[in-house]
Amino acid sequence: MKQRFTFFLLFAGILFTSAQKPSQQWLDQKFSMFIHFGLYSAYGGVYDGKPVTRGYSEQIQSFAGIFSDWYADSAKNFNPTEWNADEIVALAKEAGMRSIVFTSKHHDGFCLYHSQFTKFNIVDATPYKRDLMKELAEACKRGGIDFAVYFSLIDWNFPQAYPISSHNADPLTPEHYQFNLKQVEEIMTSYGPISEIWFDMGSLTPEQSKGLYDLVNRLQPQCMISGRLGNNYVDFSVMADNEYPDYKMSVPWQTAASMFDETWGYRSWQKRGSVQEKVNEKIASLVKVISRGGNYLLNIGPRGDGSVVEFESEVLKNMGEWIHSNSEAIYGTKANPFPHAFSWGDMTTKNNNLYLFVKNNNQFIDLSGFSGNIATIEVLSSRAKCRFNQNQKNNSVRINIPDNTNITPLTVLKVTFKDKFTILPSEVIHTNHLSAWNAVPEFGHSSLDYYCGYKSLTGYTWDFQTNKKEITPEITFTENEIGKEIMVRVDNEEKVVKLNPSTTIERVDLNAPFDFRFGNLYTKNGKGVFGYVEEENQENINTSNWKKIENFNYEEKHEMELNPRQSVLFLQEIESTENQNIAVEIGSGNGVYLLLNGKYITAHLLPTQDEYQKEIVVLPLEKGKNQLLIKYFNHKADRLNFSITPITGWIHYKMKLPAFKLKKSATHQLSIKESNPDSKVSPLRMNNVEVRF
Ligand code: H79
Repeated sequence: MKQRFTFFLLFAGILFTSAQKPSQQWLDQKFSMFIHFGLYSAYGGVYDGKPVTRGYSEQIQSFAGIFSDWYADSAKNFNPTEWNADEIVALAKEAGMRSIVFTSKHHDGFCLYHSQFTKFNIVDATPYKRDLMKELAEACKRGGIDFAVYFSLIDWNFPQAYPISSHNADPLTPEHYQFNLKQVEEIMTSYGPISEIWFDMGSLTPEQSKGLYDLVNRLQPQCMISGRLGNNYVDFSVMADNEYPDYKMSVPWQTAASMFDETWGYRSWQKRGSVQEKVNEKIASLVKVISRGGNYLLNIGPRGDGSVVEFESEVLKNMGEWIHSNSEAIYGTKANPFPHAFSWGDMTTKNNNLYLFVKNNNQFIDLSGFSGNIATIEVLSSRAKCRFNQNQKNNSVRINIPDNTNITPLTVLKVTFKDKFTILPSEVIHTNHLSAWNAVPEFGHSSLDYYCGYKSLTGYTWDFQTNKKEITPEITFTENEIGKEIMVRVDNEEKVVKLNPSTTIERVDLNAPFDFRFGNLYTKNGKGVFGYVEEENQENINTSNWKKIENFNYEEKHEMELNPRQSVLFLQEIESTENQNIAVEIGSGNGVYLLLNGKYITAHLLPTQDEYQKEIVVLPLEKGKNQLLIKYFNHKADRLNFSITPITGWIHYKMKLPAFKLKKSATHQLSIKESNPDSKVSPLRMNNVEVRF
């Protein structure tokens, strides 16, 4: 019944005051409208009378190879007279959306607002001559929803920008960067309060990301900044296009989705299919996102004349019907408070209630792992009561879903407790031995640029039981972690500790008690987005379409050609006669992502390119066959240096932590994270940590 997913409390301990980001209002948006509208909308995915099937339609200039002067000429005919800002705001509201993110400028460089810094804008270059973005900002204000902007960090029209490339992740020249600063400044000062700025693409230097981040913060301190600004400058993380994480995150985040994965801008020849099927798909996505604490940004791509495609408005209106009759389960809620997902559907919570979004093939569902007294359970939209049977001893309940209550696409049940309820930890540790493998990890989403986006592990938490009133834990680490400053929290007390090498040193030799053997080594090419590892959570990876490597030299550093934004995977089979820890030394270039038997060990991507580094990775092998998966990724380098070396021993550093008083309760909590990370999404990199008390 339970599908494991890992995580922990969202934004634990952060107080949201008005001066701080994210505002409660931003977190409560839940569902927002993305609009891709620009010169490309007038092409509608067609060039020279033929459909352009490669690439997204908003990038038709690039994918159809349209000369800059010809493309720019199309502005002379751009006249979106059917655009009606108030109607679009009304549509967004009818759909249940609480903000609109509008393309102020896409990669083509054409501005949908009156820019002073280029004539290539809707006022100066088109017969329309109106500041369409300003009208939309004002309509949002009138309609009482938030206004936000998308801003492309690349610009195919700016003379000192890089040429049009396939990947859209080129660096910014100093001139182009200055131009972006000026444009962002005018947007931030002339269009009223902007709820978020959705920077997209390019590959900036850390200084450039910081410059833009500081500028927005100075002009509009409330404005949330998308992680696609790069270099881990991030107020909210953005998944890759149309990507849905199956884990919860400890940072504000968003999934941006298009109606059809193939395009964001209008595509006249799109096969659209059934409205109801699309509604079902997008409601399922919305629920998946909000149950993991995120914001769902769903796109429309109006036609070049400004009219909204009927299919898209129908989908939104139909979604809105379901959303409005279940709004209590959506707005103002928090993520699923359980430490795992469920096979029957998803969940949110608010006050003394749980909201269950149940797929319609369930007659009853079982829920366990909580304590508290359930008062009522009802179908949210009809208030029809559900019969239920709570078993206090097992901390569980069986809920019967009344016949004929199927609501398309998901039935929402409201579980109301008499008073407070508690979610029990997924695993309470009864020994005094904590390690990365019995911890609940906390994740962020790191992004140096679009292709470097990945799930970064930022902290570990353990729930444990002990009769002690005070503990003085001892922490064990390897040389990788020396010098790190960590924040240790036990119950509610926090202390900063520097991991110090002049502590007890112990050599762990692997004249192993039990036999193990490195078996076959396989390889294949990986996906071009670093964080995209299809094999994650696959306990048994099928190696039939992998290439077997003969006579690999495990002692040596290897070098291979690997272009920027490319990756290569290795899969090492390891047989063990018993459950036991062994270690391997992994040498990597700038990005490495490691899984053992499908489970995440660590992932990190060095901001500096081309570096070779080695790290010790302790592997808790299971008896029998194990699979170590290694993904190497190049950010900007064009060669990869790597090594995979089993080691016979490693050094443990042991250090006493300060004493912590335990509060009076049956279970306790210990957590670690970096005390002063560069960014809230920077990886902790302490996968070998152990704590004993
Ligand atoms: O505005 C939308 C896209 O145009 C923009 N981001 C969203 C919100 C975006 N620009 N570049 N990218 C996203 C990443 C580019 C991915 C690509 Fe491909 C992979 C370009 C070529 C290969 C996907 C598949 C797009 C075209 C083919």
